[in-house]
Amino acid sequence: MKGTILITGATSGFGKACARRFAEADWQLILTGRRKDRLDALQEELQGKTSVHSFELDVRHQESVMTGLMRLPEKFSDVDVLVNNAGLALGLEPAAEADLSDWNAMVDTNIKGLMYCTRAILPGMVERNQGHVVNIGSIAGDWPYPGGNAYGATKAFVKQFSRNLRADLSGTAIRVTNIEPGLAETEFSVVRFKGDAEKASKVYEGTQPITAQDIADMIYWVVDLPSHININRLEVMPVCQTWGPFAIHRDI
Ligand code: NDP
Ligand code: 8X3
Repeated sequence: MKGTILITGATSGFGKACARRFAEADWQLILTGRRKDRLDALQEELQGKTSVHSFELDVRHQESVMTGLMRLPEKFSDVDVLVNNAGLALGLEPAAEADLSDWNAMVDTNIKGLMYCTRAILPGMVERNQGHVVNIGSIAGDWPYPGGNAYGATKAFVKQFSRNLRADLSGTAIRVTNIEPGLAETEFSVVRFKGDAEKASKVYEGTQPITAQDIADMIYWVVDLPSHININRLEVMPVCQTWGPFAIHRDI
């Protein structure tokens, strides 16, 4: 067994692919998410290959995160890699029309949830002077786009929090990486458009987006590098995606 990896949001997309990728490479897994049926199915699928501990965890709930992650079964208690993956975008409306409950949910999940998980796991890593925190940011944290308002801002938080973690961890062997994917086909857009699968599929129409497997391979690569190497940020787009020009509205 190579080590223990804890993945938040393992029921779908990047998190699920990451669980499969690390299981193949003989890592034992702690898998969390809100949908228990999916966790059970994934545990069933992977436990022939490796040891798996899965449990329902909503990262928005500070108390559940602190108790759930600080009281892991002994066999799983030394977490070597934390993948802060649980997250979501809700809505694509301009700021003046956005739903405040969507903004709250994104802040609670993408920012506060990620902070709670990090704060629960980091002391053990510091004590053992070993570990790697892999945060899943986004190109939306670097580059603005219409309707990206609060979502992009939560991912900008993830970027700066990742850098500041590295600053705090100076002198330790603990690594921190922020992976910033662009267009990637998962359940992300179905969630963003609140179950409208047709609208979601249009996002990827005629493109060759990043896959969940691509991101899982990148997570594996940053973790598997020699221990003196820290990838700070990994900004990744599919070849079909690039920047537009600055928008200039004339005759206002
Ligand atoms: P998916 O919707 O496929 O997966 C999101 C995962 O997050 C699910 O497993 C979901 O599990 C979990 N999750 C959401 N809310 C919570 C919560 N409150 N508590 C615990 N788990 C939660 O999308 P992706 O795989 O694409 O997204 C993974 C991460 O990647 C997110 O942080 C997203 O912002 C980021 N990202 C996605 C990109 C894309 O284009 N797909 C690009 C850049 C970044 P459950 O519902 O069971 O709780
Ligand atoms: C997801 C990528 O460009 O839809 O974080 O915001 S994007």
